[in-house]
Amino acid sequence: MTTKAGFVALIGEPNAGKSTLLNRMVGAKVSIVTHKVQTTRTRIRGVAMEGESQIVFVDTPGLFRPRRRLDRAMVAAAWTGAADADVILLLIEAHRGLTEGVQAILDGLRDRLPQGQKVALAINKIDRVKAEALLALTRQMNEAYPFAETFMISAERGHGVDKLRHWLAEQMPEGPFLYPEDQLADLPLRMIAAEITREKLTLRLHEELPYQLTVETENWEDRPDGSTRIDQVVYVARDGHKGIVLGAGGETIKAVGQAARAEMSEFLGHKVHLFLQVKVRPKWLEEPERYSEMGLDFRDGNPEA
Ligand SMILES: Nc1nc2c(ncn2[C@@H]2O[C@H](COP(=O)(O)OP(=O)(O)OP(=O)(O)O)[C@@H](O)[C@H]2O)c(=O)[nH]1
Ligand SMILES: [Mg+2]
Repeated sequence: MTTKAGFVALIGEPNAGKSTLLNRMVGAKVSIVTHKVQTTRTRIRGVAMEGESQIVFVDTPGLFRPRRRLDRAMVAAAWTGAADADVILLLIEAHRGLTEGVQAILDGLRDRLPQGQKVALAINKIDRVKAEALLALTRQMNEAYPFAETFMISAERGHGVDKLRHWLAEQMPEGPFLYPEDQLADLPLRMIAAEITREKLTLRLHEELPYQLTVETENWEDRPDGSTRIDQVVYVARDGHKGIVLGAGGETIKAVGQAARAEMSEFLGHKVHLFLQVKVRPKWLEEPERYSEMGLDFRDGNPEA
């Protein structure tokens, strides 16, 4: 039996739907999704099986013009994910089309990647536009860059996703599987748990959400009764942010904790006791350990990098 296995990097502007597509391909929620831009901060791998092929999807942070250290480290992580992949899948939003940001990514593909690396296009969120618009956009995109193939999908609703998975499976190089067949993701559990809490905070705080916020799992204890105790710290940069995260009478953090605990329980398949603490740490964006906890390289954030 000949097996195939390889990597597909999902790249695109923030909010294009990369994490939504990853979760759908894997059939489980391994990467957090929100309506806000810059949700994903590091490379997250999810594993999908299709016949005799194993496709390892690499979700990456959205590509945009970085200004701050954390932004730069995120964008660097996205390009590294792309350069290491067998196939790159560029996601764009059907209703936004060839934006300036997409153009910048096309320029990046030309400048940063080895010649001949296979790049396919997925026009996502087709549920938001009329069919005529899609044809025009497909033509325009293919004039702008030599894509190996173009797909029209709705990651959220699942349209076109099977066809895309099938094509990707065929492109994978021959070789043994890279992960055990039943493994869905390679993010450590403590990091997945931290991401779940960050998602709930993002959904709950909307416009109030401090950009300078990160969540870390400090302690993880599997108990003899089959439950897990998880202790997490929410780091914010300012005193005022702490108040926002706690909410009046602590109600925000309480609601976030409940929602996060429920999802962790579902993910792990058993009871979870979650303890959240909020700490003010003015300089956390300059601390290398915070970046490595997120799966990023602090040095990638250097202005001259
Ligand atoms: N209408 C529609 N919305 C979608 C579709 N796919 C994703 N979305 C929505 O788009 C928003 C962003 O989705 P994400 O998957 O978080 O996007 P992302 O590209 O991972 O974003 P970053 O991690 O910030 O770079 C969410 O609100 C999704 O529900 C789709 O096919 N149709
Ligand atoms: Mg994402």
